[in-house]
Amino acid sequence: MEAAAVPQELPPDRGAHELFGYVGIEAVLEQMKVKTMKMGFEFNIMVVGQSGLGKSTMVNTLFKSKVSRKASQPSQEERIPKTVQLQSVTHVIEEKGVKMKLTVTDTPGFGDQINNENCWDPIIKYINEQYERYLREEILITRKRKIPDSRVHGCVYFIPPTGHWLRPLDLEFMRRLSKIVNVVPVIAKADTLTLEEREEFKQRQDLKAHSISVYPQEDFDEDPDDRLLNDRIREKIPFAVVGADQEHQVNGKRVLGRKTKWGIIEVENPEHCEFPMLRDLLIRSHLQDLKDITHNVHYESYRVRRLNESNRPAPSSNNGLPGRDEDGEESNL
Ligand SMILES: Nc1nc2c(ncn2[C@@H]2O[C@H](COP(=O)(O)OP(=O)(O)OP(=O)(O)O)[C@@H](O)[C@H]2O)c(=O)[nH]1
Ligand SMILES: [Mg+2]
Repeated sequence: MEAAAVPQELPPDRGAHELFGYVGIEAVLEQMKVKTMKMGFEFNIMVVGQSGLGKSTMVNTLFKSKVSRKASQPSQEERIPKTVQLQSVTHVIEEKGVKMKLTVTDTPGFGDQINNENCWDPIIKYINEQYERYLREEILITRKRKIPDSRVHGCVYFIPPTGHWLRPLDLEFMRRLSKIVNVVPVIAKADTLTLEEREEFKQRQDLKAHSISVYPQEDFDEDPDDRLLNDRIREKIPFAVVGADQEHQVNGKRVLGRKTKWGIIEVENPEHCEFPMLRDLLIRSHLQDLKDITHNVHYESYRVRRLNESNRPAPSSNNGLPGRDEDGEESNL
């Protein structure tokens, strides 16, 4: 029997509906789920900021908190040394059959020098190197089925909890970073601020005034629902976070926190600080979006710049990679 053509006089969707009835295309969701579970996925975060703001502590907090309690070592009472070089920690986390390879890259703090000029260079160089690595795999004739992804999907920028304004150094650093990576600013050591000071910090419009577009960027909201959700997040940014890698006993439960004379500041308690919001944004609610924007926007613009320059030999010392200082501005920091 011949397949009936959709009658011309019916609106196309009604005609198709009558002809096929229920097709069940949502089965694709299950297929996608199974595929993701089998393949697993990679997610990479970086922490950046002035020296001593608690970046290394936050890396430990993240791994010792609910993200990967199992992966964490038993609490050690040793002090975290000053970070002197970029270093990455990776844990494979498995939940309900879904595997995530989470890598957090810790970076040395800056701001110790009298002259902080170009202190962003090693970090920007690292981010670009990961794009370059991906690009080199992607342009091969025989490509791997799954290209290893070490690109930085989210960069948590630590703002010092002092002063009434963001310092020019932080503004300049974030401005440069936000052009090549998703930047999530946080107020470091928020336990040192009063609640009013925290609020005041959030009311500042420094980032907007300096046209620094941090994550979630307004330009990339996909639809009104997205906008509504992201507007609520934007109101809360920068998150006021507290980091700790020691566990304490509170009401019979072990909690991660900072013990002070006045009590324990629990880092996973939303009443105490906004670390849970940061973790939820990165690991739960916006993980796929961070990956998508990295791939479709940041990596894409790197790729276009790089391939446009392909007549020139690939730079060997990566400081010359595209993306660095692309506007060629001099800084007077
Ligand atoms: N009050 C307070 N202290 C913190 C917090 N997070 C970390 N610290 C303390 O700050 C000090 C420096 O912490 P680190 O995690 O080493 O700081 P860092 O940013 O990695 O420092 P560099 O590696 O030098 O860049 C340590 O004594 C931490 O215990 C916080 O949220 N609140
Ligand atoms: Mg450190």
